[in-house]
Amino acid sequence: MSAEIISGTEMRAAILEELASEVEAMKAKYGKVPGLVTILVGENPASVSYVTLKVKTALKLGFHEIQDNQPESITEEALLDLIEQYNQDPNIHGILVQLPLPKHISEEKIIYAIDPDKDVDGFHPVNLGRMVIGGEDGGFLPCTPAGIQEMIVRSGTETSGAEVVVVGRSNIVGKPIAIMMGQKGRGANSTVTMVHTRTRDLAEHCRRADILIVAAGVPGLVKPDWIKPGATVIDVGVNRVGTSSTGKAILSGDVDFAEACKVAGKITPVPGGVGPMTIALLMKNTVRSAWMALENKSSAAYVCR
Ligand code: L34
Repeated sequence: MSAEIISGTEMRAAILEELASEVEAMKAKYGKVPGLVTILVGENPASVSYVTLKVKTALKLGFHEIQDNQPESITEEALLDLIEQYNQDPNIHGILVQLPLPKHISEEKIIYAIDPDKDVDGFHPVNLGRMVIGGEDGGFLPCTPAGIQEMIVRSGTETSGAEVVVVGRSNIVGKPIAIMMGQKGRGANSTVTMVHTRTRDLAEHCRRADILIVAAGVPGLVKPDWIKPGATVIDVGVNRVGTSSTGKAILSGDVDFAEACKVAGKITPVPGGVGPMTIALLMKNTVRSAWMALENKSSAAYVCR
């Protein structure tokens, strides 16, 4: 048996096409386009690569895009001031501060400072809270979990009643995707287990999964005999495991891909899997934020203040 490959690159193309026509509609109706600022502090090579891809995608969609690169030495106060400036800017609908931040800056403080109505990353507690409560008019969903859920749905995997095992408990992937898959609604209604470094028998839990979502950041953690035959495997790991002769980073997931393909029913590759979907869903959140601003829809966050 050889698993069907779930291509994030192909799914991204479909989503971006849908968004491009929304941007056209927005221009026609309001003479405006979505505005996104990406703030990158320092020069972490992975962050530089991801932010560059975000900027390129935003420009391709015709967004008003500001790439705001700041030196590693920027103070927390200066970064907070910068965020406040974008909070006030009516042409900016999405503010993204790429993580991780240097140690002298509190990520929590920075995330809390972003206007929840512009928090297209979905990291602000107001948006995370809305996500937990669920329902149709929730806040912004975090991009990687939203991308994962979209991939599962578009791959035709049944989620209702499915056993989902999430490996990892980070704030940006593990915790939110575990909650989202257990919600009522499309692409959810699953029975979820979240496992982590203190779990007693990781492999045993994984073997029960109809849908295995791995976001541990450990290259090759999941072995083929951890996978239930026919399961859908979502590999969120983007590990830099070396450098090619041309100087490009060699990327590898958390799953032993070649071997897993022999057991899984469907599987996402790295690269070309969850990464491109993260960026597509960021664009989708930004378009949604722009519509809300232009149509004066009081967002969930607004009601809370
Ligand atoms: N604020 N910080 C904030 N928002 C985010 O949503 C992120 N994340 C994570 C790290 N920090 C963040 C991302 O953007 C991870 N992440 C991300 C985004 C895109 C890709 C991977 C991770 C991606 O496109 N990966 C490509 C390969 C890119 C390359 O060659 O380096 C892939 O095909 O997997």
